[in-house]
Amino acid sequence: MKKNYIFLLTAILAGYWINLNGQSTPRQGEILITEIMVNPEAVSDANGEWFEIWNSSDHDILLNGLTLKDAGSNMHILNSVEKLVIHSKSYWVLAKNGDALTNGGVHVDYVYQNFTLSNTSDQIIMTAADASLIDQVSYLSGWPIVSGASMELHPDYQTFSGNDQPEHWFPAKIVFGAGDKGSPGKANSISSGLEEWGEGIKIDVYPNPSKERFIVEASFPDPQAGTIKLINLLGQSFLIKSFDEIQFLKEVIEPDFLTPGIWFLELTAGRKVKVIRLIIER
Ligand SMILES: [Ca+2]
Ligand SMILES: [Ca+2]
Ligand SMILES: [Ca+2]
Repeated sequence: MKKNYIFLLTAILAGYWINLNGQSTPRQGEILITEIMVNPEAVSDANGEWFEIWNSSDHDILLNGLTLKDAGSNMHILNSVEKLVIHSKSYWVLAKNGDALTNGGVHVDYVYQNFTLSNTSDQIIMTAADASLIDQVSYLSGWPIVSGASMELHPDYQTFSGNDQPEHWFPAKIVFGAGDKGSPGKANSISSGLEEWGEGIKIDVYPNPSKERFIVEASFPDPQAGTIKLINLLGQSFLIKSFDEIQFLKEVIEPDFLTPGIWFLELTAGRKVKVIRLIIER
């Protein structure tokens, strides 16, 4: 009997500890797979595969001990001397390679080993330390697998079973990092409602590469409000200009405050976006 009390007391104290720290281990559906880059193009697969998870719960979750595996022999257990805490309603990116300079420009929260993503069919299965299933996605032909673009889950289907259906996934539309499309660590581009400008917009950026200044000229089929941002390979963005209901745009950008190298100019107008690669020289 005494043993039982001690066990009960320990369990209660453990519960308090978890509550006091505001973190607990995941339960099914609390951590969801929301984006998968199976086939990068800007860098090799060995350097550029990653996937994104989202904490759907209203509390912080400890990921130490979470197992990643597929239906074959791939397996990795998340381990660290630090607490691996994913905050409520936050994204994490797990990748093969944590170096943003060589992985295609992805900010990575956790680097795994012995886990690869086939370009045709594969599984991401996440289980807790007690072997209970947290979430899984199993993709195969019929899924939107595109070279150089991640698969993004539509936000209406961010649930344990919602991400099991291929029709709930879409190829990413917005460029990040070194030129591939995706939204690692951010809300999926499908959810922002943004679409890439196709017909209708005329945009010119010159000279490119440039040492001193870029001139951006754009015209839209009808007046638009929007922004011009410069984004580096680490995903850091600098707002250059906001504009209101204009049909023609001419902007001189003097990027002397920016480090030389590869940058992206992101022109958002209305609900559409265009990304152009820039090279800043010195
Ligand atoms: Ca791959
Ligand atoms: Ca699932
Ligand atoms: Ca995303």
